[in-house]
Amino acid sequence: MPITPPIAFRSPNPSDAGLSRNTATLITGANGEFGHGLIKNLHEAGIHDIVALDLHEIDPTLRDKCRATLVGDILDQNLLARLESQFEIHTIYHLAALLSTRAEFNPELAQQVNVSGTINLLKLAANQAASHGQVVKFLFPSSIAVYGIPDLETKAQADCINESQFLKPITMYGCNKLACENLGRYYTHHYRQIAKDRPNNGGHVDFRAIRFPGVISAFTLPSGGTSDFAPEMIHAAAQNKPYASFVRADTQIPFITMPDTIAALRRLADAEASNLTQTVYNIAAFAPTAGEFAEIVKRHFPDAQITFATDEPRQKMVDSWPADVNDSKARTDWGHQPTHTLESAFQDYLIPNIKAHYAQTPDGS
Ligand code: AKB
Repeated sequence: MPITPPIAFRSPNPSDAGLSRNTATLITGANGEFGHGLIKNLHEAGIHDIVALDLHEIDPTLRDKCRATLVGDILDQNLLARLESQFEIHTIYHLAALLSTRAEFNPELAQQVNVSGTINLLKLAANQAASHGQVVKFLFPSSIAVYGIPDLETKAQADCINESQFLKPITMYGCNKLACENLGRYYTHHYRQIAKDRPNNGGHVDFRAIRFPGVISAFTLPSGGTSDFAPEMIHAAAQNKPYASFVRADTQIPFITMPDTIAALRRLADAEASNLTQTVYNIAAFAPTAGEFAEIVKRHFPDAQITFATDEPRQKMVDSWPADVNDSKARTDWGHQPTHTLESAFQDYLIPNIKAHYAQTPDGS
């Protein structure tokens, strides 16, 4: 049995005044790409009861923004029991996951981490809701990988798809995310529906999910995904490294910038439950082909050496994902409004920040 590591509490500081010791906004996968952006955003918004959990040491730049940090595994029941006894959790951002390409190398491990791990967190949320009698909001990053479009002709005809179409994923990761969406709906609306001792103190899980498209950050590179070709392309160009795209130039899927990703998570978290007509939402911002993306990269990095060397298995995975998604529900129900279009994503966010980032850290660390 793994030794459950200690919970590292940040030494009390003035901003903690009035915070009862154990309220918490729990973030799993906190050291990942989303975690970095989310912790900074929550801290700037005055949320100081962040408990950050990750398999790896939490980045020093994030630690002082967290009430507590914890290195551990979401499959470790002792750890979850410690969290349950130590904190009064009212919001969970469950970001920990094995992404699509990595999951294909070990599908059973992906099932464990992505689904059993999520059930562990949903159970923690349900227990917390039962104990403190309030709602526990559960924010879950799902993915366009839940979709499985059978062929390129259908993909071209379908174009912008809504949340109820083509739910036949061809990847373990996609199967995992779809299963978690259904589990989240179950824990929110039907949990232990026949049990006589169901708590009726108003405490319940409030599961809310976003099917994220590919995400592009100016500061971090994704690891283990299959939409990674676009962020990898621009980060390679910024470091003057040649890049061979593992998908064809005509490959099309939707993307969004990291700031708009974090803004969407926060907006959905803050939305009135009464305004939400579903538990799972598409969001998008722009959907260029890989070739169009490369053209814009070359416009900003004229010496960029971008080639296309298709990796057939990964290409097949991306071809099964939609060219674009209909996110009208997210816009009407909770005001999803990305700030970046394809052009402004480069002009206002990616290029200025990526150039500054590699000027400071030429080796990209
Ligand atoms: C992946 O490529 O696995 C992720 C995703 C699209 O969910 N970035």
